[in-house]
Amino acid sequence: MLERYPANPIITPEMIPDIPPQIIDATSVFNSGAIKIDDNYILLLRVQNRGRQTFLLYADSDDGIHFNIKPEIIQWQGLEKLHKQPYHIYDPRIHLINDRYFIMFAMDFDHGCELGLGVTDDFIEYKFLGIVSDGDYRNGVLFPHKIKGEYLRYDRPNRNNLNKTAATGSEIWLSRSPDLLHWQPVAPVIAGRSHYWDEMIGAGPPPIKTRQGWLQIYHGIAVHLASIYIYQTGVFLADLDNPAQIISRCTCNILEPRTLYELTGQVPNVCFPCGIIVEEYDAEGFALPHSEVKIYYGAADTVLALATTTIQELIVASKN
Ligand code: BMA
Repeated sequence: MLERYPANPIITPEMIPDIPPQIIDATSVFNSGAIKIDDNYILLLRVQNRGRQTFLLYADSDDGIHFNIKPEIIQWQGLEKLHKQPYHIYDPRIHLINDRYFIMFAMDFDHGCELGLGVTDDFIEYKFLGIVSDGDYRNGVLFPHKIKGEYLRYDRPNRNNLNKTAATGSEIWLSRSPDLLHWQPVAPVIAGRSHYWDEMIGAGPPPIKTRQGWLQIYHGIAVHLASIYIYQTGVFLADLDNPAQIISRCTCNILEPRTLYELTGQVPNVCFPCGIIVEEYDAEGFALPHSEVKIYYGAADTVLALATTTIQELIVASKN
């Protein structure tokens, strides 16, 4: 369903510049947020060093394939005011809302994982706005505008602890907020399907508005194979006025680990999309059916890969 870029992976650890003392000979670069501003493709790269410490780096490109990586670690202004310091800030999703770029990410603390929100106007200065989940959550993605007077997001409560380490979850929820900072759960949207490819689930990149509904890429994890978890990618379509209402959901995944760079690495068998770029929208902000779609995904928690498709193909896939 998704077509891998033939020269994948597009970003490998060897391409990450040394930024001493934190980054020297990076170990991995993977789950990265994406956005296109005019003709500039922007990624926020999730990078790990040999201490398994996490850093976010800015990269940009004029073709969405060949990226220049800025040799600077992103610093979150205001993070120092938090009464507890996170171990990791990771899996960023980038959103344009009210002419500002909001970045939602996971934050690991002693007690678990929470969602954090940051904002930037220029991708030079980044402000930390706060923790925006109440309890253990990951995979938060924002809708690009208010719906019926409220900001909305999909998120994933982490209620399942499979291996007694990081908790995961089997439900994507819709939550609402008056101000992007204070959130309340509205309703469960989709649940994991035990015994099949998407037993545990979480939203991938931010939702895309189409005339047919909100298109949402998500990841599904097959956990029943006992020896390994397989992270795959799927898609569903939700109602434009009420994104808790599902219109269609794929039966089969649209991307699964098959290539060497997806099958082997620090976490084998992982395709994990966090970034999506739609090339063409109509004048009212709906993605055009024939538009190319670029999906950036972490492969085996080691490299960053690109897959392409179109809006129409994703809609069809959501119905199959
Ligand atoms: C998930 C998240 C992702 C990661 C994946 C595979 O729970 O932590 O960041 O890519 O596991 O390790």
